[in-house]
Amino acid sequence: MQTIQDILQSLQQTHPNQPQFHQAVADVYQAVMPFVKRHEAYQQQALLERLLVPDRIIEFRVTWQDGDGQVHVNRGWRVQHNNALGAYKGGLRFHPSVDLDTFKFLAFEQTFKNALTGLPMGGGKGGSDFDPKGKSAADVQRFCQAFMLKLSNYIGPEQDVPAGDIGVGAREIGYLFGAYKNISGQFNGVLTGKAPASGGSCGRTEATGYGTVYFLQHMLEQHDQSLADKRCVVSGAGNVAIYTVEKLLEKNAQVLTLSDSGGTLLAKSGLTAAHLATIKQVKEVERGRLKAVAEAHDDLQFRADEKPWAVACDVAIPAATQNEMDETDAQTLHDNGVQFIAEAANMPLTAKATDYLLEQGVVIGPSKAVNAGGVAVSGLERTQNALMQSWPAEQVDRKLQDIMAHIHRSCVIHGEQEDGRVDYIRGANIAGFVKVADAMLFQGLG
Ligand code: NDP
Ligand code: 2IT
Repeated sequence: MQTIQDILQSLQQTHPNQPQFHQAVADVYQAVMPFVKRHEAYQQQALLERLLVPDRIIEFRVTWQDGDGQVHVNRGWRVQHNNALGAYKGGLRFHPSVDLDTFKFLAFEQTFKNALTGLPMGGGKGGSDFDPKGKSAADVQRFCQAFMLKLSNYIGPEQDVPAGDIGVGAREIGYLFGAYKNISGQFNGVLTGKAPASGGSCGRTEATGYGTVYFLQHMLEQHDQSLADKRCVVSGAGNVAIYTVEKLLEKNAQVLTLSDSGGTLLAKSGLTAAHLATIKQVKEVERGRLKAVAEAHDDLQFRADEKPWAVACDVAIPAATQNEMDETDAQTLHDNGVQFIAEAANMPLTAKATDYLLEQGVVIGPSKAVNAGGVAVSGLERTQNALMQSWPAEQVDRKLQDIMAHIHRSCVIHGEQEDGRVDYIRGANIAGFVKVADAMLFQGLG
């Protein structure tokens, strides 16, 4: 059997410019390889080698014309990583920073995350270097139409089912769905995150944030603690951060921060429902900056260009983007007393930050478990589409709670240590791997 060093070295040679993909592979394989060593069945059929190579990568040019008649060229990708458990499933990200490395790491992670939900979904991810910031709704729509023209051949309800991610919310899913419908002449479940009036599921908008808090509650209970009055520091101010905060407030936790790429919003005595209403108005309706929220409330401060990690807390919830918490941030958080981290964003900690916090005994819930509520409700949306049904919000939320409890149990089964504490990173990686690997072994070399 190869060692992890062999695998990382060969990745370095074959794909030298993909550090985020390497980081995601190292995280999964460090957990999985000792397990595979003990279970010979998983040493068959080159499973570990096969999982390093996506099933298919689609890369394309998107040419679109803005409202002033100017022509723009963007790049688009869809990485279809693995469909052993079902059709490829995973979000689309529109952000100027993305490249193939971004989507390879995200698609790889998605395969194991989707496996953890217990729903029949493979893993994929895609998007574009298009920057929606500052663009008119009409220009965003024009871009979405041009993007879908290129992507539509490769997706379908039983082939690949995209959804939202950074820069792609309900508005963009609406434009993409409209474009797909025009191109294909079909109204079907090709995308999730649709508005309920267009075949979407109730509760999809809230699912990632709410699911994060449900998982965090289980983590705390497992370690004989509870969420009430815990000081929580949250980063990001997008879909995931906002609904994480909404649920934290409902559970009487104290939320001290949110952030966006302009800086950190600080609520010294904790955010209130009134603050959250302004945050939703500014971020969701006006598509403005967090700074404007601080200007609207005397008891809020804005710290320009600062991350939230210097604020003392019990629980930190990174909910913005990958590698947003480095080793220095981790040291500051630990010096200030952090005990739990719930990764709501995908891979928000650098490898060094993770290693440092684990050494200090901080409990880390990894993203593929913590934020799986979003794709889980996407899975429920697919079921509703296939059955031509629309379930009430309470029913969807009950199912989401059950799924998060199931994911937590799976992490405990594979991650519980002798002292009763849980290594959630090991637990989530092994539990996800076993599901995918069993399906791959069953299907042979297909
Ligand atoms: P949004 O686009 O709604 O919000 C992203 C937030 O993060 C914004 O506040 C944005 O600030 C900030 N941000 C993004 N990129 C950067 C960056 N490079 N540097 C600093 N700040 C940044 O995205 P989501 O809330 O949907 O996604 C957040 C995270 O959660 C991502 O990691 C995503 O992959 C993950 N996730 C999302 C799911 C979903 O259902 N949407 C499901 C599971 C995971 P600004 O507005 O200033 O750019
Ligand atoms: O990272 C993720 O899990 C998502 N962006 C959601 C994917 C989905 O298909 O709902």
